[in-house]
Amino acid sequence: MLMRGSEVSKYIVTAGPRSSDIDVYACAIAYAELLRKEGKDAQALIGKEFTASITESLRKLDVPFLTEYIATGTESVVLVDVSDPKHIPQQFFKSQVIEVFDHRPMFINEWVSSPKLSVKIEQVGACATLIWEEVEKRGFAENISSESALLLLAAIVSNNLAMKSPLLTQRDRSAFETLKEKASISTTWVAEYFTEQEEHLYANLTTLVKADTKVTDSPIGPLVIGQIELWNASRLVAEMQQDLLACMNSVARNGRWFINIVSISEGVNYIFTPDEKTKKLLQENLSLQFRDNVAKTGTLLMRKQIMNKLTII
Ligand SMILES: [Mn+2]
Repeated sequence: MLMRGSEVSKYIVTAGPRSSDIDVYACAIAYAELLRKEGKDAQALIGKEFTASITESLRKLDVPFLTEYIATGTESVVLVDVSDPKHIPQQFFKSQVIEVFDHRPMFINEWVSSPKLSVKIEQVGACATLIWEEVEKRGFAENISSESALLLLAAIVSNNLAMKSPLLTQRDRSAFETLKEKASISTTWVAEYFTEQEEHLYANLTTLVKADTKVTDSPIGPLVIGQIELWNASRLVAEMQQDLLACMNSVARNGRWFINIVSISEGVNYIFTPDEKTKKLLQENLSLQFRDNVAKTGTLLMRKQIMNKLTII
């Protein structure tokens, strides 16, 4: 009788139990599909909570994944869109990880490539770009499902703000161009994808703004920074300042806060704050001008970039 050898172990592709954005969702599902195409027994394991970037339309795609899994101890684990060992699901050991894909370098020193461990931590806009490059390199670009292609495309579009992000790389651009053909999207798809998220955001504004704030040290003390990404932010800026005010004042009790409102289709940001000291700090460091409580930037700026400019004193 033949024993089942360790080479037939199951592959689990995961970013851990944290809430899943479209990058996590796409990478786990598409990479598990690639492994299955290569003859392996592989499944995506995805955190139960989804962010707005996985829109209702994308949720309707018929793609296989698990949200719970009882481990046997013999699995091989692939991490996607994450490299912090703390995010390894608790039912697995770090020694079970055989591959790591991430696009942020913070935890690169936790992983050393070896014959048993393949590490691809490279700074591109979306981890989905790394996964798509892998599909191409391993010869499955023609066989991958249109569902996986569409999810990877959505992740690249989302992370790179409709390919207008200042952090966009040529590799993201090239994956986007190829996937556009594979997923055969219409010319209005990108706008529709963001508009669908925008409607969800307007309906849940307070909760979503509060859920996405960061605190940074600044020359005027701790500063709370919110961020909202919209296809077109003009309605928010025109009509919803009172909602934003109430919501941010409840998060930043000292009144030191601003919201970075990204208006993707316009290619600009609106920065909103009622606090005079915060306005002055932003005007001096970002060379922009406030009119009442709103300043408009000349190009798209991400919160991370603004934070870098404010903390250099
Ligand atoms: Mn990501």
